[in-house]
Formats: sequence, C-alpha cells, structure tokens
Amino acid sequence: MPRQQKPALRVGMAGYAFMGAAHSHAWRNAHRFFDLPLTPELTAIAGRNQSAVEHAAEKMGWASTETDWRALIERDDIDLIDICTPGNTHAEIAIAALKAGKHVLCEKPLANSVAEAQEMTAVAAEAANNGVFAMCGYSYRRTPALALMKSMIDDGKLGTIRHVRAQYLQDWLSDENAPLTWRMDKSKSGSGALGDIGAHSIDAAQFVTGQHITGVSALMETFTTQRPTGGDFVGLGGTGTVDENTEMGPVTVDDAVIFSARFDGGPIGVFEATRAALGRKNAMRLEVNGSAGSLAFDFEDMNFLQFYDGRDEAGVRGFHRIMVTEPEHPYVGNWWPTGHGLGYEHGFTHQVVDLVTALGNKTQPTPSFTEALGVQRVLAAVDESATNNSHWTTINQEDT
Ligand code: SOE
Repeated sequence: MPRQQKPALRVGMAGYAFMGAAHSHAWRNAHRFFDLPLTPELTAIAGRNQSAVEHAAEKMGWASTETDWRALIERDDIDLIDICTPGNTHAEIAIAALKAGKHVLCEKPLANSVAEAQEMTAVAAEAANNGVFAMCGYSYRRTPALALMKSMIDDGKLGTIRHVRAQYLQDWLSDENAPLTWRMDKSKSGSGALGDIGAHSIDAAQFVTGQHITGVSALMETFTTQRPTGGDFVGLGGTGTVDENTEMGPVTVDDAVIFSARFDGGPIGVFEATRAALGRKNAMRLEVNGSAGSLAFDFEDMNFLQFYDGRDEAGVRGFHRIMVTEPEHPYVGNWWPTGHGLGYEHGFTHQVVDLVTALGNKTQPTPSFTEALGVQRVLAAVDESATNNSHWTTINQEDT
C-alpha cells in the first residue's frame, strides 16, 4: 500500500558551504528514514554568487535558486528559512523571516552578540504566539551517544553531578599558512574557536546536565595573527604556500580558549576549545562525573559512550564502552542493523527530524532561541573574562 502523502514543508536555505551541505543532506533524507508529519521539500537555495549557487543547487538537490536571501523570504511558496550563513547575518535574516511568518532554523551560535540574540529571541517569542517557530542548530545534541548521555543523567545513573569536563579540539589552524577566511574575521564570525566549536561544548554541557553555567574565568589566545588572503579554501580551512607576493591579513579572533565554570546545580566545569591542537581532528569530548558514576564521550569515537557505574560490585568496576548502535538507543532504530554505526551527518538529519516533528505538532522545537541566547551569554562572559585577565564573570540567565 503506498505511504500516505504528508503535507509539504517547503524549505528555503541561505548559504551553501559546509553547513549548507550538511543541512541539505538532512532535508533530503530525514523523511526517507523517519516517519515525519510533514515532508520537507528543497524549494530554493540562496547565495550571492549566481553560478556557485546554481552549482550548489544542482549538486545538493534544490529546485530553484535566488541570489539574495530577501527573495527567499518574499516567496510565498516557502514555509521555513534555514540560515547557514556566517554569524553576522543571522539576526537580520531570522528577524525578517519570522516577521514574514516563516519558521526558522538558524545555525549556531545564534548571533554575534547578546544584543542581537536578545532581539532575535524577542521576535521569536512573538512569532511563537502565532504558531511560527524558531530553533537554533546545536546539532551535537542529536548525536545518539550524547542523547543517551542525557537520558542516563536524567535517569539518575550518575547521582549528584560534580564535574563537567569539556574539550573541543581541532587542528585545521595549526598550519600558519592556512588561508584567512570569514571564520577568522571577528566582524563576520563574532569569535574564533570560542563561538565556532566552544559553543557546541557549552550547549552540550548544559543540555546533558540540565543545568546552566553561572560564572566563568577564561583565557584566550591567537597563535597566528596574520594569514595569507585569497588562498585555496578547502573544507574549513585549507593549506597555503606563502612567498614575498602573498598578501597577508589580520586574524581578529581567538585560535584557542580555556575556561573554568560553575553550574547552578553545584558542579564545577573545565572547558577547552582550540583549532590548533595538532592531530586532533574533531575531538568534541564531554565527560561528566557524579557521586554514583561517570560518563565520557569523544566524537572521534562517536558511536560509543563510556560508562563507569560506581554501584557495580567492587573488584569488577571499570569504564565500559556502550556501543550506541542498538534499536533502544536514541534515533538509532530508524537506521542500520546493530553495530553498523552512524556519522557526522546524522546529527543534522536528527535535527531535521525533531524540528519537523515539533512543527507538525505545532509545538516549540528545541533548542529554542531562548536556550541559544543562554549559550550566547556564556560566550560573551568568556570573552569578557579573557579580556579582563581572567576576571571571574557571572552570567545572569534571567536578564532579558
Ligand atoms: C557547525 O555546527 C560547526 O560548529 C562548524 O561551524 C564547525 O566549524 C565544525 O567543525 C563543527 O560544526
């Protein structure tokens, strides 16, 4: 019997680079593996360079193109705007889209400042009253092992949480000739390792513990302050050769950040985010220690979650690796047989699954802009603390 045709969710996406490709893959595949209340349609993709956006549309399966995101918002055949552009454009696009009655999915971090994030959150709250919803793309929440970590903590497996240890380690800026891109330009990206990858650690730590960070003390460093402009740009960065004719430009963001933190339920935390940890490719690690047990995750081994159960019999206690590929595990049952593993792209697919399910039920998807504003406040506090010689900087999540 043919599957019943679901109403369409017509998507317009702004941006088509790394995140655009990851999101396109998710929009194309989510309804093929999960039973969704709406069927995503890849209606239009926007980018400033006409031939590049046409190429992207063809490659990634979009039905039409625009060279200005405003045109996406004006179209009445689009229900949702997906924002995959640099951070300096998020506020303007998201606010215009919500005001035009379009749902929004916005890549992280939500914005480049708390002020922008606050404005976006206020507009999103008003839109939600009219059944128009906004969500921020903290996709790592949807990695099955991290989702499992959260549900085990919620079930009390760790007892009282004492420590949160979060690292996000990459190495694509170890090469000092790697070209200057928007990710190293503060006016476009807001910050460097902090907002690009540290933001994921902050969101994941608050998500799995269900607690908020209330204060931080931070150090930030930029190891390479000048980089070649106009080099070949591959993936996140690329490699470059430099000679006397190479033009150099300033790096205006951090290469690395470390900070200590307090959470409102009592735990203390240490965080490290760097794009200069040679050999570490995408080591998004999170360890939580409680009075009854510990859990540890490393994205470089993303299909596993390590669990130490302090309640096990003395003599046989030890970390064991849970292979997160069983049908009982979050999201996994819709994919492959046990043991066959998932990849980076699945977090984005699960993000679409959860978003479309919430929209179908006319409920607020998570993380909402309010939650993402909470992360933005932590990013701002870390930046402020580092600027003030690691001065302890508090975060008031009640502020609007
Ligand atoms: C997107 O979610 C993102 O944070 C990228 O911006 C980072 O560069 C990537 O390495 C992890 O994912």
